[in-house]
Amino acid sequence: MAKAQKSAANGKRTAASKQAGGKPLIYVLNGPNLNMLGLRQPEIYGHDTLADVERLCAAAASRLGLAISFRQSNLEGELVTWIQEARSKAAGIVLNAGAYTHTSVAILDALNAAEKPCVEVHLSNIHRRENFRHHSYVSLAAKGMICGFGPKGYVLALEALADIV
Ligand code: CA2
Repeated sequence: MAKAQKSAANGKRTAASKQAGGKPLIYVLNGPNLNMLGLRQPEIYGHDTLADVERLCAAAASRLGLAISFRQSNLEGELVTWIQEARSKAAGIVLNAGAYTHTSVAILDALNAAEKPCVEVHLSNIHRRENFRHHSYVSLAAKGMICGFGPKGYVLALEALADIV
C-alpha cells in the first residue's frame, strides 16, 4: 500500500491536508539567486542546477506519496504571494528563501498566516558562514531547519513533511 494511503488508513491525514491527484501537495519554494545554482560559486553551492534539485525532489515526492509544486522567484512579494496561496492549496511548504531568510519579516508574517507546516532548507551550512547569515526569520515559523547537506536537504525536508501532513 502506498505511504499516502497507509497514513490515511491510520488516520494521520488531517482534513486540512491539501491534495493533488490524491496526494498531499507540498510547495517547494526557492528564493533569490537560486536560479544561478550550478552556474556560479560551485565551491559553496555545488554543481547541481536548480533543475537537478527539482528532479531530486520529484523522485523523492513520488517515493513518499507526495505531490510537489516546485518554484523559484527573485521577488520577495512573489514568494509572499505563493506562501499565502499555500494556505488554501498546499499541505506543507519546503522553503529555501535564499538571502530573504535573513531579512524578510514579510515572509515570516506570510508563513505565520499560512498556518502550514514549513521546513526551512539551506544548501550551505549558514552557521559556518558570515554572522549575518546566522539569523533566520524563517526559522521563527518553521517546524525545523536543515542546512549544510546540499540538495539532499530538500529530500530530508520532504521526508520530514511526509510524516506530518
Ligand atoms: O545555503 C543556502 O541555501 C542559502 O539559502 C543560499 C542563499 C544565501 O543567501 C543564504 O544565506 C543561504 C544564496 C543563494 C544564491 O545561490 C547562488 C548559487 C549559485 C551562484 C550564485 C548564487
